[in-house]
Amino acid sequence: MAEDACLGVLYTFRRCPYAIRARMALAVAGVEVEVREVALKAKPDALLEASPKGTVPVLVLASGEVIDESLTVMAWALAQRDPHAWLTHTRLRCRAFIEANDGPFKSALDAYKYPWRTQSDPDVAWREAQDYLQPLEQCCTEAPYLGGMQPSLADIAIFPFIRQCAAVDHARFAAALPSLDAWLNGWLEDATFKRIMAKVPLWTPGASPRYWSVLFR
Ligand SMILES: N[C@@H](CCC(=O)N[C@@H](CS)C(=O)NCC(=O)O)C(=O)O
Repeated sequence: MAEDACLGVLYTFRRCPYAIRARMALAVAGVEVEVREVALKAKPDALLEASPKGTVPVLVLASGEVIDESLTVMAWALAQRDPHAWLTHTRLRCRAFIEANDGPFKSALDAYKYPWRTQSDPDVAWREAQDYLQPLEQCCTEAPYLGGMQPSLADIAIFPFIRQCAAVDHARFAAALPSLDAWLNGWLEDATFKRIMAKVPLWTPGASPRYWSVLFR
């Protein structure tokens, strides 16, 4: 039964790139969790009690341990089971890509996506983003994945953010970064990605648990 196999509770937000990468790893690992979809504008108390910083994803394990960083959720999930050896294929260069993604690229991406919020020039942000995107384009020209012939943690951790970047102006993205665009399309067509993007009703306290294996069959 799903309930017996449940290893914890996952607070998530469907479109959040950090939550997408965590759900990808949990899905591939085949870990059973209770899924709680939350609204970022009205975070439930249970989420804030577990992790006062108020970001998603948050994984609360049955032991009470709280994991509130997406990369740590991925590492935890893949330590349970890593059927495609994503961890083994994660070379040093892949780690550097993830770091740049979560650092300077995320800032440029926010400025590009929300110029009115950040009072930035989207063209300047787009040019800044190229420092990160062009090396990725080069990788995808040379091999199917960021780390070479096999997918690794980097592909999974990064594609949700590239998805957001491409969505701003897809024609511009595809013209400047054709190989990265093909790589992205591969991930958007991935069966696991499609599963973890299934729409889940918002969680409310007291609602019956929605188990991963039932929601994302
Ligand atoms: N470093 C965190 C970042 C997570 C994060 O910033 N998630 C965003 C959603 S995409 C969030 O929860 N923001 C809080 C808010 O919008 O109130 C992680 O890797 O898990």
